[in-house]
This record gives sequence, C-alpha cells and structure tokens, in this order.
Amino acid sequence: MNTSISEKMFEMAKKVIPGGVNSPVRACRSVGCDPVFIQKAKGSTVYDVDGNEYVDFVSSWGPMIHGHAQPEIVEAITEAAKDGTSFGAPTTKEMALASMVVEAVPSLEKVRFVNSGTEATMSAVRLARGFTGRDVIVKFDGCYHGHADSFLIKAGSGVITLGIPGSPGVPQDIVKNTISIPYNNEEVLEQTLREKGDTIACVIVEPVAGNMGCVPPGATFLQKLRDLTSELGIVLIFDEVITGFRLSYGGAQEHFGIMPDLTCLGKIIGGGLPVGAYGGKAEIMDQIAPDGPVYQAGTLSGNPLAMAAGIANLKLLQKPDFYKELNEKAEFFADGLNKAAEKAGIPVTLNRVGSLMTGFFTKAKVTDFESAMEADVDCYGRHYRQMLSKGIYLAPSQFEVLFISAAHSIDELKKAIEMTEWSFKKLAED
Ligand code: KE4
Repeated sequence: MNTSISEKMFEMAKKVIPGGVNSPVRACRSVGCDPVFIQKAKGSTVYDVDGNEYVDFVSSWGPMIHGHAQPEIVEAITEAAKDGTSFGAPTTKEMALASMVVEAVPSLEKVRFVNSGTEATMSAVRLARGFTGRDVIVKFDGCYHGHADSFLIKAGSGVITLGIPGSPGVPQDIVKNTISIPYNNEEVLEQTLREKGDTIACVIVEPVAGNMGCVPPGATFLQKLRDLTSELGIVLIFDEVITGFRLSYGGAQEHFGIMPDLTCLGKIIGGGLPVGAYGGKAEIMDQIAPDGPVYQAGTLSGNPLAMAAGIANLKLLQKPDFYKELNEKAEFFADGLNKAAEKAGIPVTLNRVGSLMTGFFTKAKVTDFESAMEADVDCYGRHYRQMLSKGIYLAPSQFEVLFISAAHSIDELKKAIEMTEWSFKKLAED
C-alpha cells in the first residue's frame, strides 16, 4: 500500500504541530507505524491522501454512528451555514436540541451545551463541587474523562496508550483531591466512599468503560454505586460521552436502568461537529450561572452549525429499530471475530456492549484496568498494521474501542472478518 503522501504530510505536520497531530492517540505511536492522513470519508469508508480506501471502525472515536457525510446531516449543516455560523446569542436551534436531549435521556431535566466532552466533564465536576461544597472527586483507574487537570490521574485513552506516568503539569494541590480506584471493585468502592464520604463531591464513572478498551460494568456495580452515592449525599456523574445515544437513545442510563444525578455527553450529539453537554436534575443545574453561582461559559457553546448537525443526527436515531439493527450487526461482527480467534488458536478476549467492542490480546477476562493491561500491545500493533494494509481502519490503540455504525454493510463486515482471520493466522504463525 502506497502511503508516500501521508509520510510527506506527517513530516511537514510535525514541524508545526506537536507530534504532527492535534490529539496524541492519532499519532499511532503504540501500534508501531505513522498515521495515514485522511482526505475524505463517505458512509463507512475513509480515503487517505494517497487514494487508499479503508472500512472505518474508528468512526471519529464515536460520533459517526450514521457513517460519514450522511446526506441529511450535511444538508442541515450547509443550510445552517447560509444563515450565519455563530452569533453568541440564544438561538432556537440550541433550545430545540436541548429539548430533544432532555426528552431522550431519562435523568435529565436541564442541559447546558459546551464544545467538547472535556468541557462537559470538567463543568459537571465543578458543579458537583459547588453544589455539595466538597472538594474531593472519585474516578476509576483506566477511565478517561478528557484532559482537564482533575482527571489525569491513572487515566485511560491516550494516557495509558502512551504510557504517560502520573500527571505532569498538574499541581499536587489538584492531584490530592482526586481519588482513583479500581473499576468494578465494589469492596474498595464502599470502603473509599464510607471512609471519605463527607469530603467527596462526586463520583464520575464511564457506565461502560471505553478508554481502557471496552470494559462492561459488573452486574451490580452501577447499582451499588448509585445506592452508596445516594446514601452519602455524593453527586453521581455518568460520563456518557461515548455511551450517550450509542447504547440506546437514552444512553447507558436507559440501557441499565440506573439514574445518575448528572450526565456528560459529547461525540454523537454533535454529529461530528464540536459539541459537549452536561445536564441533570434542575435542583443541581440551577446552581449554574446565571441562575446560580457556579460559573461556566463558552464563546461557541450552542453553535448553530453544531446544533443543526446534532438535531439531524438525533432525528436519524429515532428511526424505528435503529438500535436493534445496529446491535445485530455488532453481534454478527463480534461472533466473526471470536470464530477467527478460535480458528487461529490465539487468545483474544472480546468485550462488547451494543455496538462498542474491544478484542484484547489476552486469554484472561478483562474486567478492570489491571486486567486490561495484561493485553499484548505488541500483538495488537502487528494486527493493526496488518489490517491497515488490507484496507481495514482500526483504532490505533489496544485501549480504545471499535465502533459499528449504521453505514457498515454486512458485506463490509464479512470482508473485515475475513481480513481478521488472515491477520490472526499470521499472528499465530509468527
Ligand atoms: P473530548 O474532550 O475529547 O471531546 O471528550 C473527552 C472524553 C470524555 N469522556 C469520555 C468517556 C471520552 O471517551 C472522551 C474522549 N474519548 C477519546 C477516545 N476514547 C477521544 C479521542 C482523542 O482523545 O483523540
């Protein structure tokens, strides 16, 4: 596969952008190759600057649930742009999308739009601290909530992918207020919350972890978390930046039937444009300025183009049987991956929830950060490079998830399964 133009672009980009990328995981450091530069995308296919095409399973890290350049979404953005791109004033579009989000997500009474998942989570944590008057936050090892200072303690995604120790640049004063404990460990959870409960403002959790690879919650984990935080007056924040509108139209909280106090959203609600959101009970949300004293703001928050994309995106999600069909495709694909691993005789643990999945190169069960770290990342790197050479575009990290979109056809999934069989066979032979 000729990637000479990508190679040239990457050398040029590195002269003006740190690492040549605007987000670290895109640099493909952990999979032992340089990134290809994407020229364009349509449906489930992405095309690089050398004209190579790939079946896309990254989906821009989650937003592209309908595939790329979806006609109704492109139309909505184009039409909105003709009326101006930003006013810094209230618009009917942000009220319309807010109403759709509040109606869709069971625990939401009010929602505030921001420009990224990180802004959503950092604002939700500030709100929880302001509402409770407490400083300490609890997160889980391997979970990633964006790059705000408070979260860069044993964080997932690019932090574990690049093996960055600790949290350089984050003052000890911040670090001391973040407690990170093992995901799915109810004993440590109860001990921590009971010991420090009256200092803890919130627990923030990915209801399905997607940043140490896909790690589902244990059968009683989320209920235990809900019961303890309710008993101790701790704000429970579901970080649904990945799971929101992905696991169901009401997100993970609808899927599992567990209601948090605050919810963070991103990715899908922007339809590929920069949007984040946080919301929850009016009693808490009314503490946000201008109604309350907790300050949060943003020049481009509720941007009309992004709102138009979000509205079009959510309308498409309301199609009858959308999630049933999406999850059936995902189940078909996961079965194919499992069969490929069995056939090749290589150890792969596949974790899947709905259309989110990760194949860990380990024979152990993967239930938390520690067990995820047992995966053979070099093996993943070889698999990644082999699949890329065959036109299959996977996440450039063992600790990210693979997304199935509505645009994936069964034939494309069959092709990807065949390429997986070929790649696994090569891994077994080498
Ligand atoms: P952003 O600030 O990147 O929009 O969202 C941060 C965030 C918050 N919460 C969860 C659960 C997330 O997964 C993310 C961002 N996800 C990563 C990939 N897993 C974004 C990809 C990247 O960093 O380039």
